[in-house]
Amino acid sequence: MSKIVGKLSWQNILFHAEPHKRFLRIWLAFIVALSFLYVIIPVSYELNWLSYYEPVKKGYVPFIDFHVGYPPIGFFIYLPYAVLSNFHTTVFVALMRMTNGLFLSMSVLLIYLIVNRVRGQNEGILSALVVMFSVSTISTNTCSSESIALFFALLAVYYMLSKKAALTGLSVGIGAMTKIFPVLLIIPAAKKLKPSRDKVLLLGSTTMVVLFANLPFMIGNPFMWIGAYTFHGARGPWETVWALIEGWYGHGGAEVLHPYYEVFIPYMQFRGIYPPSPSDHAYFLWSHPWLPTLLLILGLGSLLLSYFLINENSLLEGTALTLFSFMFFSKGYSPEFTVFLLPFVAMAFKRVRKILLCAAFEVGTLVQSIVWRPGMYSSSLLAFAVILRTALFLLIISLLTLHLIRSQEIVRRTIIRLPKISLRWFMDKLVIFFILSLLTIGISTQYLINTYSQFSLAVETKTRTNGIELYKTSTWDLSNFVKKDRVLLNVTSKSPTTVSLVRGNETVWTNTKPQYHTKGLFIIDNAAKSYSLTTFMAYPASNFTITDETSQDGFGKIEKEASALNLTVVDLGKDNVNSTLRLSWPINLVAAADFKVKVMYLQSNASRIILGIFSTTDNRLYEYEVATFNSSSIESWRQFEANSSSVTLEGQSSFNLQGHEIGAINIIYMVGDGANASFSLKNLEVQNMGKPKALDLGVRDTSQILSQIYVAHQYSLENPTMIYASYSALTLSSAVAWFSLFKKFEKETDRKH
Ligand SMILES: [Ca+2]
Repeated sequence: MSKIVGKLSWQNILFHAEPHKRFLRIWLAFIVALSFLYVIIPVSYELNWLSYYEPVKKGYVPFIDFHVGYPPIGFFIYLPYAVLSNFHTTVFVALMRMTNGLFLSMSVLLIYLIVNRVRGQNEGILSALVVMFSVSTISTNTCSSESIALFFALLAVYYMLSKKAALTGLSVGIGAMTKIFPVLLIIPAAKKLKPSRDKVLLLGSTTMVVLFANLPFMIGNPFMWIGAYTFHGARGPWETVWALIEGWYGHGGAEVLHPYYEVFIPYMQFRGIYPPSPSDHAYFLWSHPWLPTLLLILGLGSLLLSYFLINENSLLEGTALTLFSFMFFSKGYSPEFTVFLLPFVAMAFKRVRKILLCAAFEVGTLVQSIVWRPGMYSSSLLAFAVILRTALFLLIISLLTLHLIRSQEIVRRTIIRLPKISLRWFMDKLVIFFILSLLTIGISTQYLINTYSQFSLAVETKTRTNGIELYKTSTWDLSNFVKKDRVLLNVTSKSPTTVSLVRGNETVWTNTKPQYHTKGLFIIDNAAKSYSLTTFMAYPASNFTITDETSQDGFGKIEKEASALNLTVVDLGKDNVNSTLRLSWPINLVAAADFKVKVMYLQSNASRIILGIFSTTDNRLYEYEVATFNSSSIESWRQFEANSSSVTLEGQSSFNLQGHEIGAINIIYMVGDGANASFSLKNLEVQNMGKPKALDLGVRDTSQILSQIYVAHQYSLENPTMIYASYSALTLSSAVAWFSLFKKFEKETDRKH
């Protein structure tokens, strides 16, 4: 038996399957079940990936024109699927699931191979089974790239066991460029691979993979490329005890919380125009500013501790300790991280402990994911899930540390032997090569840093304040743009305004509806043309807010005539959707028993009028129908009253409102698709505790507008020859440095034997 285990290899699995028959049967059943599940599980966050690739569709190059929070391999892995399927959802999802399913199955095989080798077949099968039965792994693996990072991390462990330094280094490098975490495996690998030449080979192959994966983007746009990494530094904490300390009870999906356009502006420039805030997770303002630094120091300290604790006979325990103690101090934890971490628990522990710890980890992860299911969110449930998982991490770390301290006594300590450094050692041509290549690395790095620091990352700011008139357009000529300039617009007005960026006579960017506050990004693609910013005052300024919901299929008009406020909506009838105008008066009172709202109105043509009372107590809008689509023109003033005996559109009694804090009174005016109707409003009045209060119907036909424009110039190669030469020198000398160091150590090892 031991002979078979000893000879275990890929060839053995494929051609001499006999001893592994038991596992192979289970594994094939798993693949069949997984394929079936991946056909029936509904599509969810896979579509996030399609949105990451959206800029590529418009011709923008990843890491050069925009950045995302994944390292190059991790980002590019599904990109061919998006392009080949022409962004077709079903085809893309099918291809993505096939890939993730394949990597998960291969990971399960590797788990078996690794544990089988260290602890025998029964443990191997049990570890693989634990992962195969992880519901959270199977479900989140449909839409996250975690299993690809896992596969390369496991491959690295597999090669560590065979003491194959270069292959371990390559696997760690590829894994790290998929999802960063696998880079942590350098710690157990450096301890496991004893000879100095193996350590050099390991570090050398990892760094060369990382360098080559990043090189094209570093050359193309170093400022944009680095954003893919520095962006994680700017993020807030999520779903960890550290997040609870910071008071953040949200998730870590920064991509849905932060302004989308920022991906087009290098982080260093964006920082200058977008201040961090406690409500923006992507640019988070910490209430304990020292916390992220402390966590980083503790995380790095834990790596050092793991390095000292790992020993020859406990690679699996040591690897798990490295990962879990570092993750314990991670500021964030998303449920999908379990796909990567659970297998390491399954491999590090034995028998019952393995099953119990994995089951607890699975339950913790499931509770944490349930929080984000529609309608399931509760901050106390989230805190419970986070504390449960943290306690489990502490238990895992303690058990592993205890085990490693105990086994330390049995295993002979390894003493790190430094080579005897003498003049003769230095006279070796390999050492000279090494020193020369270090010098070349230093010189070329210095040249690159000098060149980059000359590039101005300042963001030009242009500001204009001007008066505008109702239904008039105001134009601001902008000039001196350079190709690829990122132009960020920030327009604030006291009335809903249509904002457009015009190139020549062509509108190249516009807000989708008139707004009080418009933000947007435009990338200059033709610097030769003249650009201008136009603002059109679509509605008057007022003490109530106006929301236009004509969806670019029509327009509304609001005008004051004597004591009445006239609303007109013209729907062009192109989208089969009704048009709505919403008016909202902010108020602040607690509804008493006599609370009522009165409206006097006229109506021409069929349209629907709704009176809304917004309660801040339960965050609900209580709606009452004033006029229905069936009501024909009403030519004499009518009065509608919502009081405690009225019934809402949902059939609720207004009586329920008593004691509620009322935040706003709304009038919602709806016009059918293709219709043209108007409505007059007079004497909109709120009564509470015997006191009547008329709401302000006044409007002003002039307003002021504040336009801010930020121009972030982009990096472009001015002297490409020298840049290319520097990068070539840097890459080549890195390779030579690692190679000569390896050869030198190899020579010394040979001499010793
Ligand atoms: Ca319409």
